[in-house]
Amino acid sequence: EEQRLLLLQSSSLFAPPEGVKLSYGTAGFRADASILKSTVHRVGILTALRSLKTRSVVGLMITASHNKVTDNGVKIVDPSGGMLSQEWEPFADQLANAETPEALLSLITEFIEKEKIPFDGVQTAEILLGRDTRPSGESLLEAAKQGISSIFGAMAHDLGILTTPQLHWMVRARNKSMAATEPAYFEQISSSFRCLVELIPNETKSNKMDNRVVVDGADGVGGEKLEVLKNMLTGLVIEVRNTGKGGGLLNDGVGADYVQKEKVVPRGFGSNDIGIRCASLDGDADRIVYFTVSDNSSSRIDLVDGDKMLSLFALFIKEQLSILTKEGNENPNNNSQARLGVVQTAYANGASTDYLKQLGLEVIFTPTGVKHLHEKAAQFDIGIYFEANGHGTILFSEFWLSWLEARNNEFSLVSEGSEQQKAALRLLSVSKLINQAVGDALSSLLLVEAILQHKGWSIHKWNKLYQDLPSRQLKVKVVDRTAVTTTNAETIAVSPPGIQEAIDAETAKYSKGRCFIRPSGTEDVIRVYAEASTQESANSLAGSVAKIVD
Ligand code: NG1
Ligand code: ZN
Repeated sequence: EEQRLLLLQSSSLFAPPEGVKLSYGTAGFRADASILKSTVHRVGILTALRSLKTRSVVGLMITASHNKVTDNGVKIVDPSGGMLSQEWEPFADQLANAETPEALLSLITEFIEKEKIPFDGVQTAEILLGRDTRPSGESLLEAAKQGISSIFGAMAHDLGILTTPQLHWMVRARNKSMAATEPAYFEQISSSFRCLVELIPNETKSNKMDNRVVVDGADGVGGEKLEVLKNMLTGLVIEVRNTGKGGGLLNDGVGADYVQKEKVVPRGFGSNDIGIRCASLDGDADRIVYFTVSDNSSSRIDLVDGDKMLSLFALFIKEQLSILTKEGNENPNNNSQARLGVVQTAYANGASTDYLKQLGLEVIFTPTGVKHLHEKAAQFDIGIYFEANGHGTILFSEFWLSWLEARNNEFSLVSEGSEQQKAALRLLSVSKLINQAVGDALSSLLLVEAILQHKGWSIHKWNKLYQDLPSRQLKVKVVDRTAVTTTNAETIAVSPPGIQEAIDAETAKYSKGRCFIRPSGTEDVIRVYAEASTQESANSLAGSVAKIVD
């Protein structure tokens, strides 16, 4: 009864905005920050319930990633460090849209019973809280705390300003009883980077490679954190621009989303940077793309996207695996081939898929949204996933990692310093460097840098792994985007009837044509993606399919 009163009292302070319906989309709730207080308060309550239910530490992150600075958002981090279980998403929607404190209370009561959430006053809940640099973050975080403290036995730890992947990493670490602080995070990724650099083969060490990279911090949290991390590294010079300290506005003409979609340089980059390796983070530092300033126009870029990062990582890991399992070595038990797989979405450039298949890799497709990719990647011994926009990571199974640890220990006894041991150590370092909870721009950055140094490659050499097929993305505003439904990892439209046939007929007119449509999960639009052998034909195919949709 006391619990009910507390919830009613707390909720009456956070009335929901009128006439707005919010939904827990691909990346939690997102909206203009001014209407989000009640939603965040309620997500605070839900996060406490999630912690009680899982009897583990969970997280709550306040961010709107690459969206404009006046937007904000909130999402829940599950005990594994991954996204909130999809089973709970509909309930999050109901909570956010309950009109009165009484309606809210009865929803919560029902849900507690249905989910058998231990509500005995004995079980406690613990929630780690983080936010990005948005000015609205502070008061929204306060609303989250009040939501959490309206559940008896729930405790919030405010970790202040963090990148999204840092919070995911810390939640995962806490539940594995590892140190879950920011210094521990920096220490782990900087020391595993150092290991990879120490293991660079002598042949490439002598290559005079450019060890400088210039990073656009999107005027957000990533730039700020990278300023700290860069001082913990040797053998790599990182220059950070758009750190947010110079008065620039978050995501405004800067950031990975802008760079990838517009294919132009971010603010603060130009003709002085021609030939230099550049990268761009998004507003909460879970995405990264590389680029170089194009030499015929100082505002255009050559983009090195998520697909190419995936390809570089896949190539490196495959090479290390083949050293590790080379035949004719002294150990007859060494026949354990790791299952290496890659996961992409339909937006992956077709040339990247061809390249990966030609490497002999298993390539799987899922619908858009990292929760789908992550789930599939987790089914391999080593699963690599990336969206073309630069969000992704490499997952190592616990089972395979312990096998690898054991191999490494054997090597230490019988063949210390052998090529095989080096390969084992490199793979172990990669598993520590790259965020196991979620895509992380900072760890992806360091892994790219380590691999380029390992191979003695410039960004141009990397970019030539394959040549992107010309592509074009369009969005079409429609009255009802739910009219379009898809199947086969979004590559085939099943409704409205007849539309797929029309798309097929159009696509057949182009050499290397590929085209699909899908409803966006974050905007009120239908997205059209087209690829073809020339830019003109990709544009024309996208244009005619957009007309079909309209
Ligand atoms: P939607 O709006 O569903 O296409 C976009 C991105 C996704 C993902 C989500 C979450 C594209 C084509 N889509 O989803 O990859 O990043 O936002 O932020 O880039
Ligand atoms: Zn992001």
